[in-house]
Amino acid sequence: MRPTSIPASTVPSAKEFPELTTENLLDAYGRMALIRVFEERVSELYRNSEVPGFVHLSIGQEASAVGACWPLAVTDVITSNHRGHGHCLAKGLAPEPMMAELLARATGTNKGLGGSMHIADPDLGIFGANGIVAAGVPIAGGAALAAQLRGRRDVVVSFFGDGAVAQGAFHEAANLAALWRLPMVFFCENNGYAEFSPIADQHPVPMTARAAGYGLEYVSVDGNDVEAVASVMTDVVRRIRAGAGPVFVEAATYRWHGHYEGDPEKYRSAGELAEWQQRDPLVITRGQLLGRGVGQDKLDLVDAQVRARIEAAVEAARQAPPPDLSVLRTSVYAPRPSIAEPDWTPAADGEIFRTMDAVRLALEGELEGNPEAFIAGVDVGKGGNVFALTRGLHAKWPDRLLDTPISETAVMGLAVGGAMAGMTPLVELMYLDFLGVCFDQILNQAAKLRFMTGGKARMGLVIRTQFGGGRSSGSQHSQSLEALLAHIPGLTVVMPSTPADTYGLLRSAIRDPNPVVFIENRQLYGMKGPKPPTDYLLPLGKAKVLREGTDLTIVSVSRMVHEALAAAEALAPRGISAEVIDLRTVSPLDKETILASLAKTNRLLIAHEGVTDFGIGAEIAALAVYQGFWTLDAPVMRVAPPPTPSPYAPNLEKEWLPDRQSIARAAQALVRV
Ligand SMILES: Cc1ncc(C[n+]2csc(CCOP(=O)(O)OP(=O)(O)O)c2C)c(N)n1
Ligand SMILES: [Mg+2]
Repeated sequence: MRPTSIPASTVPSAKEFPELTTENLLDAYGRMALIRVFEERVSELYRNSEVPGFVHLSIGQEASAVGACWPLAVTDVITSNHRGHGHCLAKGLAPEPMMAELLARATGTNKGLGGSMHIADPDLGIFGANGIVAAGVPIAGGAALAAQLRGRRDVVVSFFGDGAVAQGAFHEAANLAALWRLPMVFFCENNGYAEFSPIADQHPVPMTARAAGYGLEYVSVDGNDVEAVASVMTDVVRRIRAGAGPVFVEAATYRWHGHYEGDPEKYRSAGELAEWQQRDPLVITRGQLLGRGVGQDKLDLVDAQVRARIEAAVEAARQAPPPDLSVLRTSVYAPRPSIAEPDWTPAADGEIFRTMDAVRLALEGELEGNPEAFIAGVDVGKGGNVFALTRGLHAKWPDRLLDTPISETAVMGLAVGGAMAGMTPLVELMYLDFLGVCFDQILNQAAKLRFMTGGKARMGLVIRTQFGGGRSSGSQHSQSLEALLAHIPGLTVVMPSTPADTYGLLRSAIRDPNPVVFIENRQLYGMKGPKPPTDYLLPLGKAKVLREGTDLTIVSVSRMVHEALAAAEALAPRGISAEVIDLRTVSPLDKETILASLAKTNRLLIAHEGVTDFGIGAEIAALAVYQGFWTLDAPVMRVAPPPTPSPYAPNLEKEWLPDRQSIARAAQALVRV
């Protein structure tokens, strides 16, 4: 039985594509047997509580995994989903480290930090199984863009299920790939179900219509026949390497086990399963091999060797130690290059530039020095930029300034996949508020992939964005969401306040091997200040004391720093000496500078533009109370907007935003405590 979405008449027979040699087919059989035995063993180990967590098995789908990876070289890339064991084994991952990973051992592929749903080995072109449905598809787009920009003939195959086709991430990635003719295969394993829901309840049109909607070539194939899948993919991959655009391949198949191990499987009948088991991919291939004259004994020998290998893998994994606690510390962030605070004092008659110039010059400098860097986003290229920040760059590097459709998830996927491929993606999110439409790629992918892969995934990328209240931009174009981002382990969050800092921090962010969200304030774009030397770099994670004082410390960031400085000036004639700290980087937080200042002034005020509740002030207050308790002479105070969305009416917004007056009032109250 085939799911109704694939009309049998459109499924080409294997004969229409190049045939595999008998030796190749035997090899393919061995790979399928490896997947089958591996997963049967995992099923037992799961029941035995030796494998923790969730396990989704692909038993019954081995032919599609092996056939799809058949024409791929190690330099080609795959992305996978929650049902990824077969894809990883088919792409060349050895079963031994993978078994150790499932048993949560230090010797696992990902040091026991990933587990069944997150196996990845970028060096083998395995850019990750993924626990988020369809998340691998935009990442595949990034890997494919890397191949395209480098002028290589590598191909990326993105595995996903029928259910994933209903995800926005899929649509954005399909549209972008077709538009840019990215060298990738959208490989849909249609097993008839998305979790417990049959395909008929998921999609109003067949996959052919989906593919056609994006201008993707569509090919369907019998996903249980490895010879057919390998033949189709050999042809498709050959054509993509020669410059053809992306192709959507739909492989009809079926999973024998439940959606996950332990699934009560209330949604399907035993008869349906039995019918599909008649078309066991391994039995089909055995039949083909016997038909080609391969002896039964040879096939039995392959089975026996596979069994012995998997058994040995299980035993080795059992003997291996669990991960050492130190991996928690070492896996989140890649070590940063050490950058010392530069010794630069602007000359009185030195050159002046604006923050917007600083952004452009930093980008230009890094693009100049790093041919692997590219910029992508909505209106960053030839049409001009909303804030004119990339002006002139497209003329210089037309191939590396990429105007994208309004598809922020696909854009973030370019960053994640491109970074994993070793490039330096610099993507622009026009407004910080638009985080909402692409958060998964930042929260679950960019921030976590280094960790979940046990440090294997490179994730050096920059997401530049801007925010800023005070211009009646309303609740969806003003938000200061830094606390949301700083809350996510793995991200670095930078918020400069001056043109020179913008320049130095942005250049450092681009060289940093971690995902950095670089948040500019649009009210500061026109701000003028001294222009630093071209090679000016600032350390990430280091705050700066901008004004020395003795009575209280005001910690602030971004535009509010200038309000804090103005407040400090106003307080001086009233006999109050305020020290002002510019965080510059929100995460990692420079605790030392804050605590050292607090030890001197004994009073702490925090001013920021994000709403008060659960904002960065809360974190800094907790730091002061926990690590600076004995130096505090008064309660910690915060000046920040009340917890409402930012209002539109100018009078309301003025009242809502902190300013120099409200900061000065709070400071005055604090020193009186
Ligand atoms: C964004 C997201 N939504 C829901 C889930 C829960 N979930 C995991 S797998 C799955 C079904 C996916 O179906 P399909 O893409 O067809 O893959 P299959 O399981 O059939 O291989 C669901 C709903 C998830 N992991 N991620
Ligand atoms: Mg499915």
